[in-house]
Amino acid sequence: VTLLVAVHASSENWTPARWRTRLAERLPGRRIALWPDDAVDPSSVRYVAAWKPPPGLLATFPNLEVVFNLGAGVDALLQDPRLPDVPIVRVATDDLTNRMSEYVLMHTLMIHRQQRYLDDCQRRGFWTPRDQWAANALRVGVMGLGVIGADAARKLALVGFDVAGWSRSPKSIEGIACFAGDAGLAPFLARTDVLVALLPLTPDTRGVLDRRLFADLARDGRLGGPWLINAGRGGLHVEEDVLAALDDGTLLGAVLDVFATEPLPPEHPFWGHPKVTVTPHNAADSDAEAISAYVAAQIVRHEAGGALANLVDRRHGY
Ligand code: NDP
Ligand code: OXD
Repeated sequence: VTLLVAVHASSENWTPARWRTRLAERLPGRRIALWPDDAVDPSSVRYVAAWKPPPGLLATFPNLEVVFNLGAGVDALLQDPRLPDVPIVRVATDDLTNRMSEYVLMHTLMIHRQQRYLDDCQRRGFWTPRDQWAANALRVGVMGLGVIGADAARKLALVGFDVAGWSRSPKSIEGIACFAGDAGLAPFLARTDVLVALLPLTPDTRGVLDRRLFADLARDGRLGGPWLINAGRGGLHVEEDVLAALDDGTLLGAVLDVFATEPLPPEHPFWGHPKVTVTPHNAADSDAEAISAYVAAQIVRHEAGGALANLVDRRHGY
């Protein structure tokens, strides 16, 4: 076996058998096995392509060379206490990035153009337009200026929004006001009307979206208060703090794609909350075709002596 695929079917497109077919087409002549269905000699496994494999599984392959995490976020994978010390490649494809930016653009525009108010007016039969400002009057702050955050920030700026971004290390992106590290957080928040979280979940970022942070967001903007969009990971926001901030007006609204527990439990207050938009972790539906091509290309390059791309830095947890 060269490549072992360890995924569970979350849709027809993500069935293990479909993954095998797609990867086999792109890696002719190699054996591709499915975990747990196929009988496999553990010492024959050189690569594993996995999404949320059971803890301990990867440690059972003594000749493992590379793990391909079939998503951008590696928080689930890094929780494996027996994760072998081999390179981990995560997904960073234009396909995934473009889809994420679509989500950010759509929800920022919905907020900016007061679409929820207009929908409500339609339901009531009211022809009552409100004052509408131009995009450059809205300050959007993107937390995380990585592959996805930088793309979203650029596209938001292209629409005309006044965009800033915040990252761990300093960045310079044309047209974006860049802030970094602890010292950069307060000035970044103070000029943010719509906060877009596109951070990875790490020990440093867990719970970063809390009551204190919400209180530091701008309150002098056109919306009359700040909004939160979280498409990073659920563990970034403290649920009780989001609810309390919505209830006392510290936040005007929240758009949440990711949650501490997924699927979001049926009794969760976010579901019916009038100021919350819930989406089912589908900001970017990962395209299995694009990811297969990406994994196959990396294997071919690696075997030709080339460098693996988009490696995870375990010290930083992303
Ligand atoms: P990257 O690793 O490319 O970027 C991460 C960014 O976050 C970097 O700019 C990094 O800073 C910054 N960052 C990390 N830790 C900190 C910190 N402690 N303080 C400040 N900034 C920090 O990741 P991607 O852009 O590819 O993806 C981001 C996340 O989006 C994923 O980890 C995943 O959780 C989520 N995601 C969600 C999806 C969905 O459907 N909802 C789909 C795909 C991804 P620096 O640049 O200095 O390293
Ligand atoms: C990812 C995701 O990390 O889909 O790719 O959340």
